[in-house]
This record gives sequence, structure tokens and C-alpha cells, in this order.
Amino acid sequence: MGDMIRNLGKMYMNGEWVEAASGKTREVLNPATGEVIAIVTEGGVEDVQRAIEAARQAFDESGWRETSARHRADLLFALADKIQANADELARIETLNNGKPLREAESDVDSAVSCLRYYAGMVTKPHGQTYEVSNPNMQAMVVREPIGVCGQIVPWNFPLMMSAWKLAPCLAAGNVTVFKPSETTPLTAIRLFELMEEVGFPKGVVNLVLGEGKTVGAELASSHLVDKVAFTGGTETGRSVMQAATGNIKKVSLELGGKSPNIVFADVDVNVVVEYAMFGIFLGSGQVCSSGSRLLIQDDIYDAFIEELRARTALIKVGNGMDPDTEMGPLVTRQHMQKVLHYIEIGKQEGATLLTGGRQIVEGEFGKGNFVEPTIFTDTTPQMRIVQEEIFGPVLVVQRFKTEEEAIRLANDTVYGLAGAVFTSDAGKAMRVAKQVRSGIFWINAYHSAYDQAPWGGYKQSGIGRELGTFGLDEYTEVKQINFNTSLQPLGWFKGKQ
Ligand code: TXE
Repeated sequence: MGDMIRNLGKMYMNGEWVEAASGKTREVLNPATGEVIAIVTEGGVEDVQRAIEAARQAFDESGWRETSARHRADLLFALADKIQANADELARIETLNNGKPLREAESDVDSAVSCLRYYAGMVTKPHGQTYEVSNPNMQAMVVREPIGVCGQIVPWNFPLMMSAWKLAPCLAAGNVTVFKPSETTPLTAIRLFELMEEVGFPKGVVNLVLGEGKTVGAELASSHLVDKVAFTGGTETGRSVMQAATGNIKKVSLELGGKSPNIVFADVDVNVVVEYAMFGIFLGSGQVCSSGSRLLIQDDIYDAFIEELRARTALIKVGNGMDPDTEMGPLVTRQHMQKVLHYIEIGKQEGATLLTGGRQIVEGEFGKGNFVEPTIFTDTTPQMRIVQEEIFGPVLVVQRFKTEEEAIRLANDTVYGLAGAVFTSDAGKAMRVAKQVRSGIFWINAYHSAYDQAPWGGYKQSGIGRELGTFGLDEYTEVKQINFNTSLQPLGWFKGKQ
């Protein structure tokens, strides 16, 4: 046990740190070494129900939802400051628990800080509308109010950053939360809730539950005491969250999987764009919802591009994320690694050419972790499963195209619609393609960049709703119209009088 972080990570509900009623615990592992780095309490349905009741009471009775926007902003600013003050520790925990290289974890911590500050700032700015309506005596207005108790479920690929993306708009808008991190990567969330306690969020407003998706997560999605469920994770799980939410017609926002196309036209500088293609797929070991996992290359530069891509991919330094030289870390769990390796087998069986990689790295210390070589498949056809399905690992599939129309057709030919990109020096072509690709996020001559101001979310089976920007705050508010009659006169609708 090299880097033991927690002897017993607990849940936080109603202002107290508690263990699961069942007394069950779970080991949390370092994906680079297989070592146990923490033991955490393993919540169950009974525990999440307690947290939901605390949140319900806090929303209905504590006065939190009537607090001033300024007060909520102050708490969020203070939380951002606390995260910043503990940035090194948080980044280190993230790397040990998720496996991502430290430089990626540090960037996630920065993003969490800036997202909290963004929503803290936004909530004190004007929002709402007034309308001129047909009756001049009526003043019509729209106000935004919090939705209520929010169940928030996040995955393991960006544990801290996703927590900030979920918590910041939710709390800024005056909601309360029952928050569930992934059972695989709960450690930065536990630390985050300790910081929230220090900052002074009132009892019951912020609640942390730990445990499995199919018990704790499913209860958050189905409970009639929860008004909204916000979920980031796989499309299949998203489907079941959406179904579970029907019982009380919960508001639902879902950020799901993708198979995003990265389109490269022949007019680009191959040396420059190859690195963007690599960044698009190998960041986070390909475990990123927006990964550019399908690379579409135009015929004329295909051979040169592929050769450069193969050569540079073979040089990627895979290793333990704590090593400053590491460029790509392990996959998050053994089980997930097996899934990715299985897809690599499927690709071979389907007849695609394995250009590079394709193996688990087992030599020496690597064998204890979940390391897979950066992998590229060429000679694919659109029907192949490796082209259609989300692999969520360091596996790039290449598709070849001749014309702009063909690129757009291939780009749109999956059930997903999260992200996409085009690389070209022709501005008109770039814009035409950007408008034709059916996705919620699209980059021109860039990949993966995300900004607090810009909405994040998907078309098609990549999700519902948007995070970040003003859109992200809207997802945590109800819209109310208020009609104010400024001149009350007899209505005259019914004739009979006493
Ligand atoms: O995700 P899950 P998994 C994709 C990716 C990956 C696949 C499966 O393709 O290979 O999903 O990964 C909670 N009700 N993405 O199984 O199941 C769970 O505890 C409520 C894309 O790890 O989606 C965790 O907190 N909640 C993605 C969270 O859902 C449930 C990121 C995510 O787990 C639940 C992760 C249920 N029935 C995986 N079952 C992205 N969009 O970035 C599980 N959970």
C-alpha cells in the first residue's frame, strides 16, 4: 500500500459525515499500480434515501432557496479559492485514483476553479425578462426559480471537473444537491465536500452519497422526492436514468457517449494537424466523451498523414501519471481495459488493419496496471462495430474520404452527436462542414477545447440539455411567467349579480 489516501472515506449528508447503514466498504484502486489507495464506505438505497430526505427538507424549509444570489455567489467564490489553495493535493489524488497524467489533472483542477467562479459571477447578473402583451394594463414577466432537489451523477473520467460542472450551476441557482461520484473514483469528490463544509454551505444543501450506480444512482433517478436528475456517463446507463425518471416526470439532463468525427481535408499542414488528431484521441487515454475517435482523412494526403500519425503515435510515452514525462496514463479499471481490448479483437476480426498498438502493456511494472498501447485501425468500413460503437479507450479508427459530401455523410453516420472537428485552410468549407455535422460541439482547426462560456452537450443519442454557459444555468431553473394586472376592474364575464 504505497499511497494510502483514506482509511475510510465517508458520505456527507445533513451536515454530517456518515458511514453506510450496512457497514459495507469498498476498496479504491490506483489504475497504474493496482494498489489499494483508499477504503470508502459503500452506500446503499437506504443511505441515499436519507440524503434525499435531508435535501428535500433543506430545500422546502431551510430558506436556502430564498437566499440572495450574492450570498450563494460568495459561497461558490470561497469554494473556488479553497480548491485553488489545495490544487496540488487535489491533482495528485485525481492522478492516483483516475490514472491520468498529472498535467491533465492539474488542468482539471483549474477548470473546476474557473467554472465555480463563472457561475458565482453569473448568478448576480441580470436574468429574466419582461414583455409587452396585448392588454396594456398587464405587465408580463418571466422569472427563473430553482428546480429543487437535484440528483447529480458523475462518471470516473473527469471526477473533479465534472463535479464542478454539475455543482456550480445547481447551487448558484438556489437548488440543493444529492451528489454521487463514480464508485471507481470517489476521492476528489470526498475532498471537495470537506472543502464545502469548511466554506459553510448550510446543512442539507450539499449531500454526498457513495456507492454503485445500479443501487444509489438508480434511486436518485427514480425517487419521487428528487425534482431533477443530471447525469454524465454511458448512453445505455443514460437510457435507464431517463426511464427511471418518468415516475415523477423529473427534469432530466444527460451528457452521454460519442463517436466524434475529426475531419481532415487535404489542404492542411500534415505535420501540424497530426498532433491535433493524436490529442483528439489520446488525451485521457481516449476516455473522454468528446474524443475524436474517428479520424476522417481526405484521399490526397491519406498516405502521408497515416505514416506521420503512425510514427508519432509509436513515440507516445505511456506510463504512471505521477511521472512527469508520462504523456498517456492507464485505463481506469481492469474491467474497462478488458472491454477496450475486446474491441481491439473485434476490430481485427472485422478485417480492419491494425496500423500500430493493439496490445496490453504487460512488461515489468506495467503488468500491474491497466495499460493499453495507443492503437490505430485503418482500412475500416462504416458498418464495422469499431466505427459505430464507443470504445472509450486509446483506439483511433481511420476512415478515408474523397469529397466534402462524403466526409459529411460519414461524419453523421452513427447514433451519436456529441462533438466533431474539421481541419482545413478553406474558411468557406470549414463553415459548411461545421453547419452540416449533427453535433452539439464542433471545432474548426482545434480539438477538445472547452470554455465555461460555451455550451457543452450532444445531439442524437449523445444526450439532452447542455452544461456550461448560460445554457448550463438554465438547466437548473424553472421558468415562471408572472402576469401582473396593474388596474383591477370588474371582469364582467358572468352576467348574474346578487
Ligand atoms: O459508465 P456508467 P461505465 C461510456 C463509455 C464507457 C461506458 C460504460 O463508453 O465504456 O460508458 O462506462 C452511475 N442509474 N462513458 O459503466 O455506467 C455510475 O455509478 C444511475 C461515457 O463506467 O454510465 C457512475 O457514477 N446511475 C462517459 C456513472 O453512472 C448509474 C463517461 C457513470 O457510469 C446507473 C463514462 C444507474 N442504473 C462512461 N448505473 C462520458 N459521457 O464522458 C451506473 N450509474
